This record gives sequence, structure tokens and C-alpha cells, in this order.
Amino acid sequence: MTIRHAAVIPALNEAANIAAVIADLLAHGTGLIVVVDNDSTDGTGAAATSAGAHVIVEARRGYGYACAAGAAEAARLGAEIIVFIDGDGSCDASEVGDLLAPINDDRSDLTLGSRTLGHIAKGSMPPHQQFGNWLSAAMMRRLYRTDLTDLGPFRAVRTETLVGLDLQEMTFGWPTEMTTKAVRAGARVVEVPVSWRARNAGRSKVSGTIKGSALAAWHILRVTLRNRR
Ligand SMILES: Nc1nc2c(ncn2[C@@H]2O[C@H](COP(=O)(O)OP(=O)(O)O)[C@@H](O)[C@H]2O)c(=O)[nH]1
Ligand SMILES: [Mg+2]
Repeated sequence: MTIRHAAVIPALNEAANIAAVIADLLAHGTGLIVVVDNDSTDGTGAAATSAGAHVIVEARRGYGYACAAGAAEAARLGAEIIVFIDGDGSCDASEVGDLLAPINDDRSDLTLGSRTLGHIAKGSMPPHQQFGNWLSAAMMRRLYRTDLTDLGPFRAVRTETLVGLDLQEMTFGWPTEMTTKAVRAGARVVEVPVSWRARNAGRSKVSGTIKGSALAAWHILRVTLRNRR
């Protein structure tokens, strides 16, 4: 029996992209979609509502705040698995089933979409981000004795597992904290190949800016070192 899941999309000024992501999710079997808007100024919330998502607003700015608020809402609505997916079209919603399968088969508590094992479209990832991903994955392998190859945002987790991790990072350290704490807690963490595309339209808030990249790198390294065994 497949378990009830929801998708959570953190979205900040993604009005030009969000409807397509929602349509793709709906077309590929995700009926419950929670979009978390951090006071976008371009009408992202309205676009997401028209496209069929359940939209909530998180006043505190930050990728982690948005993911945490979305997860809490998805749990409240009865989701037993939560899929995190970006709102800019970089992730391929047709691959949600690949993330869910290991959990539905009771082989995984947290399934990470690995772009390294999958396909990275030309021009979709700046070199510094590729290097940062390589470095953080190498640290995860060494410090946590895993065979992880990537620490991307596209992932599925059992709601129960996520709640048990009691995440505290509320900005760019959120995905890394989830992964490191899950490994440390002995949760089953499985990788599946996923694809990665260039964002559809609009601007990057993280890897495409110097400030976003520096902050992301700092938080990822800090959290990886802090949570090691
Ligand atoms: N709600 C919310 N979403 C965010 C925030 N920062 C980034 N996002 C969303 O997180 C996803 C990834 O961010 P993006 O700017 O594409 O980062 P990049 O892929 O590294 O260029 C997108 O859906 C963004 O809209 C934030 O502070 N709040
Ligand atoms: Mg992006």
C-alpha cells in the first residue's frame, strides 16, 4: 500500500515558475501540494493558489523556515511522507515516484535525490556550486561513513522521522542538518538518481549570488562538522 504523501515547495518570488511545478506534480500523482511563500513581491502565492496548491505564508525569511513551516502544515493535513521540491523548475516532478518508492517499500526513511548519480543539465549548476556539492558530499562520506554522493534539495522523508530530528537550522543549513542528523540517528538514508535543470525563469537566491553561495557554503560546512559522530 502506498503511503499518503505531500509536496512542500519553498518559494520566494517564483511567480513565473510555480504554476508549472505544481501542474507537473499534479500530473505525476502528488495531490497535496503545500507552497510556502516568504512574502514574495511578485504574486507567487496567488499563482500557486490558482494552480491548485495549498499556500501558506511564513513571515520569517529563510529557506529552512519555509521548509519547516511547510512540513508542519503537511503533517497537520495528514501527510505521512513529505517531498521537498524547489519552486523554480530545477527538479523534475516526474521523479517524485522514484523518491517515494524506497520509503513505500520500507527500505528508507529519508530518500535523497542525487544529481551526481542522475543527470545535471548543461549550464544548470555554476562551477562553485559543483565544487561545494562535491566537497560537502565528500565530508559526509568521510565524517559520517556513508556513501552519499550529493546533498541536494529534492528529497522525501517520513514525517515521523523528520519530526524526530527536531531540526533547528532555519536557513541554508536545513537540508544538511536533516541529512546529518538522520544518519547519526540511525535512520535509513537512501539515494536515488534525479535530474537537475536550469531554473525556468526568475532569479536564484542561493547559488546564483555571491552572498547566497557564501552563506550556503558556511552553513553546510558548519552543520556537517558540528553534527559529526
Ligand atoms: N520561502 C522561501 N523560499 C526560498 C527562500 N530562499 C530560496 N527559496 C526557494 O528555494 C528554492 C531554491 O532556491 P533558488 O533560489 O533556486 O536557489 P538555487 O537553486 O541555489 O539557485 C526555490 O524554490 C526558491 O524560491 C526563502 O528565503 N524563502
Ligand atoms: Mg534553484
